[in-house]
Amino acid sequence: MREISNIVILTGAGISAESGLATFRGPEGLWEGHRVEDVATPEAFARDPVLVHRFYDARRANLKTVAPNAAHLALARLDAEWPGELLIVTQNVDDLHERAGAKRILHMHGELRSAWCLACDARSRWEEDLGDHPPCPSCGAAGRLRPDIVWFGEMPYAMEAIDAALMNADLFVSIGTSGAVYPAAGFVQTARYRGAETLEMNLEPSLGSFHFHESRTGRAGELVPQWVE
Ligand code: BV8
Repeated sequence: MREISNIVILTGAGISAESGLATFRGPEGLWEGHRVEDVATPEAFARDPVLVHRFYDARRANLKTVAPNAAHLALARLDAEWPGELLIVTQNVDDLHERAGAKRILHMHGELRSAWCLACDARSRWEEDLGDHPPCPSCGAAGRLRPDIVWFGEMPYAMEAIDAALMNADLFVSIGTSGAVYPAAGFVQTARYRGAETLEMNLEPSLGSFHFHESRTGRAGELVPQWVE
């Protein structure tokens, strides 16, 4: 067994499910309410920015009603205490890892609480609804803000940093993700190819579970604290 020093943890919507945030592909999943094409693509935003803003405003408002769960808190504890390298790569756009106290986080698909100005390219923190045509806090241009979210067909954030961490990982842990979307779904293969141990924690094995040396099925709120202990 390789000495574990550097850990990469990939989280998906399943880690926030027990906090009350809908997953994408569950029975009442997010995509159920809206067709993906309608809200999570640049074309959708160009076609109907008000609909897309309303979709993200609703999810941002919902953030105020939820709290980190035992899985987020356990990862934050691990982050604080782990002496080696540790990186939480989250596909989630919620802020529950931060609110649990984790520090070493990368939001590869952006964040609900960030907006991106298409006039001046600045990113800014947004707590309240973006509304239909909000002005940019940096340049003042009205109606030029978009959610700072990585949509389908857009390049995820921090891919170089993520690849570097995967190349250096001794352990890759995937928590609460279906493995349906790339490039995130390919991280386990990269880690395994580099000789890392790979562990999955999910309600049921993901699409790529054959790449994991170990799969633990159950709720993240139970499995993650047990694993961290
Ligand atoms: C890109 C933000 C190229 C939006 C999201 C091959 C290689 C590269 C790309 C592609 C490829 N093939 C196809 C593509 C294109 C596409 C893609 O992968 N399509 C899929 C549908 C096939 N990928 C992209 O477009 C990506 N970009 O490739 O760019 C490029 C290159 C150069 C230059 C320019 C461009 C970008 C994709 C990002 C899209 N944005 N999110 C938003 O949040 O509104 S995706 C979204 O779905 C999530 O972020 C996440 O990534 C993804 C999957 O969601 P999950 O988190 O896994 O959630 P899901 O509901 O699916 O599953 C929940 C899981 O939790 C389940 O397994 C369940 O069992 C488990 N669970 C539930 N409850 C619990 C639990 N587990 C434990 N405990 C519980 N209590």
